[in-house]
Amino acid sequence: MTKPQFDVAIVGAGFAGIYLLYRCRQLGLTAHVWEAGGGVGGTWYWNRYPGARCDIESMQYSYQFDQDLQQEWDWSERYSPQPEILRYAEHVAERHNLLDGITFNRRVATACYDEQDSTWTLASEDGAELTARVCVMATGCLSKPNWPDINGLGSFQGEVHHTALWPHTGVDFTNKRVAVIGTGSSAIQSIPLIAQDAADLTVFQRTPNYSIPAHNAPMDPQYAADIKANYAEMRARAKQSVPGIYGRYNPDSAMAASAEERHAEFERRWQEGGLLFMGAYGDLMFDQAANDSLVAFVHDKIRGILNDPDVAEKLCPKNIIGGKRLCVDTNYYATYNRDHVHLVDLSETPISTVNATGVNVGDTQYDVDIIVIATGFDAMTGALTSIDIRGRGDASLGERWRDGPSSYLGLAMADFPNLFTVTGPGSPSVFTNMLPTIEQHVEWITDCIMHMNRGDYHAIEATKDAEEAWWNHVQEVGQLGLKQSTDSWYMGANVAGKARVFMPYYGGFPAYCQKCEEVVGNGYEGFVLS
Ligand code: N01
Repeated sequence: MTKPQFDVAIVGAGFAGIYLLYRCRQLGLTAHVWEAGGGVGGTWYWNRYPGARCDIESMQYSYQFDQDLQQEWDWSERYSPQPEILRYAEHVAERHNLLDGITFNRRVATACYDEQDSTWTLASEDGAELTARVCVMATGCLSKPNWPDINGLGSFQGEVHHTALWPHTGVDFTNKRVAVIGTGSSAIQSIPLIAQDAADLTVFQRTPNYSIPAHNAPMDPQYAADIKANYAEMRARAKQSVPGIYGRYNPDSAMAASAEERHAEFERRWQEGGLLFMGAYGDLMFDQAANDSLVAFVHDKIRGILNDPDVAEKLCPKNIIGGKRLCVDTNYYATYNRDHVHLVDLSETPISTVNATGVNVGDTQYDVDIIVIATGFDAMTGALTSIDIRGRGDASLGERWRDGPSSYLGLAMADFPNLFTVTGPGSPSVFTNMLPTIEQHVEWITDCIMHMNRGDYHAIEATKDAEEAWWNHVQEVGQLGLKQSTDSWYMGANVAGKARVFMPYYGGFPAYCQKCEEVVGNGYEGFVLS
């Protein structure tokens, strides 16, 4: 039997990979990380577009495993900008001496399980190999950029930049004519800042999105101090909320309130800003009339901001609010009041081609110097299926997931022993604050590895039955309420040819954590240890 080089091979040095490495070492496990990027930080390493920042408040979007760090680290703004989050990730890696356990600029091409030895062998694109008993994919939910299939994009003579692959040197928009394709969070954050510098900005919108003001501001020192004084309690309360985010959630029914009360509550939330806007009532995602009332409120807000009623109508989303992830912005809608900012509605006529000088829609040519591609990600599965992952009997994960993914708890798959995914499909992941979710997964996975070691088990594998039962549950819960009525990346609808399957677990963070604990309590129920 060949001895593996490490107990654990980790793919990805984002927040999940960093914490995995830390925790493995704390537990006396040997581990090594391969990371495609040139540094730690994952999504915050790659997404450097102007205005990139977190839509979860800084005091919550941070690790909680290191109490000293939690007390010492000072966030400068209510919502952290990308450079600050990246600095934080780098600081954690340095603080815990993790950098020597990470190989950067190494992209994993294949991961193969050897049944004889119960080991995984990773091979990189540059021909290196790494063997370990256990392999953990810490590859992120939104990490494989989605490129639009637009005729002629390669023939454009100017600069083309995807928001998720932004140049480290930045992009100079001064005096440039710019096209932005897409109007999701990445576009909504970057458009106001691009507009500040560009001579002319044209936004190509296929579907409008709902965006709520961030009301970002310098961190209130008193607020930060209050949270730090009660961090444990705040974190504990966050864990009890469905999205794992501490905040004020009103459980009441929207339509039980009078129209005036509803309006006042929506207005209060609009003034507070941020994602907790959806916490105004308990049934906004379950009752059509409740959702309609919130839609009407936001449409009025958009119409109130825009000077041009035609542009306002184009910016008013027609689908329910909350079907897609809400966007959180600074001056997004108001940016369209600027004379040099134009909106092109693609809902009826898509982009026909990109040619050497610009973007062509129908009979109109828009000549530009720079094209910003803000078309998002092959979410939840893309980073995993772009690695050739082979399990028992040469089972291919890519093949297995061709008609949509399936997983036990978003953590493990039948026929792929000793392989774990952090925040994989079937876990609450993108419906929650990712940091606590990542910590919960990392702790579950590393505890499981320690359980294997204590019992001298070579392999652990999810059973087909357990995976199927969980996945059916994920699908059932995904059909509850109004969420599934909107095409979104949650169900693969944004990627041409991708199977439409509801991927994240919609049952909430507390219910999910309870299930994970029960599985352990029942002796790793749904897994076979051998
Ligand atoms: O991507 P998106 P994103 N022609 O998929 C359009 C997280 N995030 O990068 O809706 C023209 O939301 C597409 O149109 P349609 C956050 O979870 C977080 O902005 O498919 N347009 C859509 O408008 C977020 O939800 C932060 O019709 C095309 C846009 O491109 C997730 O990442 C910040 C097109 C893609 O929007 C993804 O956000 C940023 C085409 N051929 C992102 N193809 C934080 O604040 C696609 N589109 C933490």
